[in-house]
Amino acid sequence: MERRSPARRVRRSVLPRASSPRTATLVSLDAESAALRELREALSRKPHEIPCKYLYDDAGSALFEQITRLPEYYPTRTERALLEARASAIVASAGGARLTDMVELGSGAASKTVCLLDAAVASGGRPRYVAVDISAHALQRTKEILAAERPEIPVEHVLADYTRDLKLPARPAGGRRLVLFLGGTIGNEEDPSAIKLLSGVREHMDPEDLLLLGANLATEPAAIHLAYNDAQGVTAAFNRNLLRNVNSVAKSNFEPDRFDHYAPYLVDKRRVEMWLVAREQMTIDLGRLGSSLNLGRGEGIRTEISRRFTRDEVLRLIDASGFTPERWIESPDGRFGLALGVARASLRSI
Ligand code: SAH
Ligand code: AVI
Repeated sequence: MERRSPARRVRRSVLPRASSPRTATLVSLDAESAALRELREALSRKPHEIPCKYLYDDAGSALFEQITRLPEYYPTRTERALLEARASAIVASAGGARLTDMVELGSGAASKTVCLLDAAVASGGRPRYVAVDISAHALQRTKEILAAERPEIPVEHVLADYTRDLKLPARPAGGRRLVLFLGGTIGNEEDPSAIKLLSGVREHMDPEDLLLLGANLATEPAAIHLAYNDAQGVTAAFNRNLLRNVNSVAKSNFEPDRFDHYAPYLVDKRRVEMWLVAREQMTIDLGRLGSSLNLGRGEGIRTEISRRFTRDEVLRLIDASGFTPERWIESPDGRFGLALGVARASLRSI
């Protein structure tokens, strides 16, 4: 990456119009400068990277929702079936009628969560649903889906980056919270940042609150590969769209169509790596990042990792983050697991 003059570096452009599709949390100058710092740092790494949260502007959130309906993308339907089959048992372990708050991190369209809310109502509770997401579009979809399907459930929204500025509404006195982190999104983090994220969430919880964590498990490499290389090219469009979001945030001039989507499953690392690979030599003006990026033909930018875990790895992860593992539920095909953990008074594991 080449540095530009300091004068260029400090230049600030005006805030976006309300209709701008950019990553929704960038509503303050602080958040904007943090985003620019983060992008500058990630793009100057070798290999070059862009954090995967930039996948989720309005267009990206809509594309992700399309991905969840693709025949090749098995995680969503596998997790949905598991949640539907075990909702009552999960809610019973989480306090049944005492469950007052269901908080979902990275809620997306929240279409899988309704069965847990139903189970809480069936057990005599009156749960409130709190959706936390970085994408205003995703939160709007959550609102629409819940208003249409369960108008009696009160819904609150928190537009936030859960790695950075998480705030949760206070828990009603005597109540209990169940925090949901579903979809296998934890697999988009390496261990240290996964533990940092979950420990940060734990700090916002009270002892006895619960965490339900959904994780993708190691399975047939060919099935995993297909899930990220679908025939209709929706995942490729989702990946390339990240560059449009970065252009919008940084006023850079990435041309998404000059990049190939490349998403192999690396068996030894047990993870998918999503890349955007330059089709030809190019120099990208990074706009407000104050530099340019030279890419040779075939050189790539890593945009996401998506890990496949073992049961023990997931349980160790929640334990290391301040939750005592309480229950493990696995899909019959062994492709997806749900770990239920209880927030410990102390962050240390036993
Ligand atoms: N839980 C849903 C959606 C998963 S997609 C499901 O299982 O289908 C990941 C979701 O997390 C997206 O809605 C995205 O906008 C949100 N997200 C990603 N990074 C985030 C961050 N740092 N802070 C808050 N939300 C984030
Ligand atoms: C949100 N996350 C769990 C998805 C995944 O599978 O890692 C994002 C995604 N990337 C490509 N397809 C879907």
